Amino acid sequence: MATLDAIIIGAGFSGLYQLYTLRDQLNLNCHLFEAADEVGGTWHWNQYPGARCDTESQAYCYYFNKKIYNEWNWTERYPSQQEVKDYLKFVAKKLNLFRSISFSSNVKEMKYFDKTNKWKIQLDGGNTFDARFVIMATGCLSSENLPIIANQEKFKGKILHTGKWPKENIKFNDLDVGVVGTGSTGIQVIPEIAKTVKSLTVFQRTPNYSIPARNQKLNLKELNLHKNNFEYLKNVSINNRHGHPWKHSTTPIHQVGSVKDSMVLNKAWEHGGLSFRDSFSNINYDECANSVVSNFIINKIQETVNDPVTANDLSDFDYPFGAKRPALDTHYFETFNQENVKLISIKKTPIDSFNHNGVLVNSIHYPLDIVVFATGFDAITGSLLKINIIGKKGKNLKSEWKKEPINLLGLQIPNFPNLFTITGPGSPSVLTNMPRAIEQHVDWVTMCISKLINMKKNKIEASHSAALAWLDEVKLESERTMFLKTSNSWYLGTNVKGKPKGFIPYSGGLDKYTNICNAIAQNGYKGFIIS
Ligand code: N01
Repeated sequence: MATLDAIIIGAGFSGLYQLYTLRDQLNLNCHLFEAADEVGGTWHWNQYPGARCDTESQAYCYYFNKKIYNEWNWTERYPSQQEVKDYLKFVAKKLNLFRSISFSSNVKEMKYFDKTNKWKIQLDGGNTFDARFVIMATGCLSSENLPIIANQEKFKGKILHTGKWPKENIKFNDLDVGVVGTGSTGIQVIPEIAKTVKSLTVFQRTPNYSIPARNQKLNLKELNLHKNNFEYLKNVSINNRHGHPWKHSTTPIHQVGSVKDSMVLNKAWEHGGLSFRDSFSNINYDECANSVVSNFIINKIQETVNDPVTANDLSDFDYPFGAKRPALDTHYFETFNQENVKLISIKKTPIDSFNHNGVLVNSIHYPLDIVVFATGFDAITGSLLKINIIGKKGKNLKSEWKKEPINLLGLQIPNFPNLFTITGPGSPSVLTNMPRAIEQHVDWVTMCISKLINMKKNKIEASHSAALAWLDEVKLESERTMFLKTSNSWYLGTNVKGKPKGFIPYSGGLDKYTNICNAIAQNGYKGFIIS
């Protein structure tokens, strides 16, 4: 391979679009390396039963190309994991991207050389490639978090993690299965597994608020409505906080009176989906308003679940709605009314250990054939830190980020010139509909590289002081929200042992963030050092 202008790492939504813009819009010599054997990113690895996106399909796709938008026909309100993967394959084929992608190519190490202003990328197996620019499109939720539990090696059954689900068809029929974890993933996988198992034991450390998804097949009329309203959907999505194609309410919860409050909430509940969070303007900012919504959901759980002890365990929240990422579900709470399903709260007594045929909790043995860990991810920073990244003067990213993930706008890291992170820490990323945040980042990076080339400059790098000031801004924004009203969430990094604690994404909204990024670019990339 000839010397490259740019290397892109990861073939999910970010990497594919970045490859297209750099290769076909800027005419750069680019190549993309992907660890998996297919496109898809997180949607490749998370192929567990029930995996489905909780953003609606008309918005969980690219908006940069209207023709592609019109050619693809989604079949359901929320796309299944397989359908998202098929969609990404379709886009990659349409844009003729496959010829610039190497699959089964895991990047192990990358090092910057000041003298040549080049990055050297090394793959597992030793092959190396040089490029001036590197774009990390490694995903926010791509590094699985597998707890270490004593005597795991003694277990004779199968241990699976939802985030690295095997390709083979796993049969649960007539088996005793345990699921650990009740976040968005657990809430999706539990009802699916419960359909065929002999018994399902759910080990819950923290209950999760969940809203009905109300998934359904899309008919031609609905599909056409989305296509005919493309410009409107796009406009609404990029000009709001969360990147979804609806406007959030501007009415605070107590302004309309409690009967009306509950009417509005009931209507949003019946409609289903994440727009429930936006049914009032102050749910994420005002504790009193939030408690109305939290109590509304608690009542729904208690009405749904027959056994009062299970209902209480499922709704025993020690944090407000939205402090942790709420889930969308299809009959999650109803699943606990099945005779073959039981909930074990491990809040006070964690799983003690494995033995050859199950796990022990509080000296009670639970016999199991399969244990499914739906225990989430080392989010946002995990997939970057899995690679040994060495910047200027031998600076290692792991050491640089030991205390906090210092970066500017989630786009660049001081001492790591010409390295860009798509939806990196300190950007809205996981707080938004991801494709909108991704397109905004990719467009910004593409414009930045184009300007550098036109200005005949060699490199761009975040300044240390600007990066620290941005981290202050990220903290300030988070203090205005409910996100800090829990001591434990993957947003805070507390789910991973040894990870620095602090709210990672930017919570000021995608609209505000986009304006900040654009202003910085128009202002000669203030805060960045160009040389
Ligand atoms: O992971 P999570 P996830 N012992 O970290 C528990 C996106 N997503 O994969 O809360 C026992 O949220 C942990 O307990 P606790 C979405 O953004 C999207 O479910 O730490 N339990 C928690 O219950 C989502 O938010 C979609 O006390 C342990 C669970 O495991 C994000 O991915 C679908 C444990 C982990 O929940 C992550 O969701 C799925 C231990 N040692 C995911 N360690 C869609 O678009 C962890 N837990 C639909």
